[in-house]
Amino acid sequence: MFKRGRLALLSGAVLTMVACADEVTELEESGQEDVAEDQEETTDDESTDVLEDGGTDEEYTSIDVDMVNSDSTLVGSAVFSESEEGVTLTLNLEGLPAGEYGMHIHEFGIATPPTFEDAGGHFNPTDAEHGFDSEDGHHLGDLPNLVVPENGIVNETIEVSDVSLLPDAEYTLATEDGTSLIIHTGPDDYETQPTGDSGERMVGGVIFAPQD
Ligand SMILES: [Cu+2]
Repeated sequence: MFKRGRLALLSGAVLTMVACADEVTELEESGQEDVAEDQEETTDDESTDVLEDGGTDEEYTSIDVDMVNSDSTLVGSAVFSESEEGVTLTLNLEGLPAGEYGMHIHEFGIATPPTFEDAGGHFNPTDAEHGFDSEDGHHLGDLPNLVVPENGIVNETIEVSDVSLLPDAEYTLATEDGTSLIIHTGPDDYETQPTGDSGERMVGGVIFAPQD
């Protein structure tokens, strides 16, 4: 469906953004170091090399998002990766209170602690209702609740349906306004409009910054 040369260009554009992002923070949890190494490899190489021998040869691009809490403390990373199979989100977080929390992609590429209110509402390019249990749902930014165990450590990968990291895709997250990832203080009930009644905003990070 996509031509390889075009992908290389797109990938290069996104990788430039990755290179400009804050440095990858090394957490001690397994998996995190691998992510850091991958990032260094891909940002140092030419974009065509990423496609040809980036290790995950079908991976088009990935974005490493620093996640901070309301005290502005880094609590880990959220890595969005796109391949032929779609977009995945790998969360490596620590120091969160145990519980179940609503998590969404929000419509603006700003996420300022402590309230993260500037992230706006949910990413909703199809003008749907909120929630996986809604008849006319759901927002493309709706994600499954995040479950944090007693030790406060999260290492998990989830699929993110229908969206794309590629700038020209129909439901790209690289919109003019940008996009962000927000974790709330309570669980999303998957039906209350327009937010799932998931409370305040506890953790956030910018996926794509707004375009100039
Ligand atoms: Cu939200």
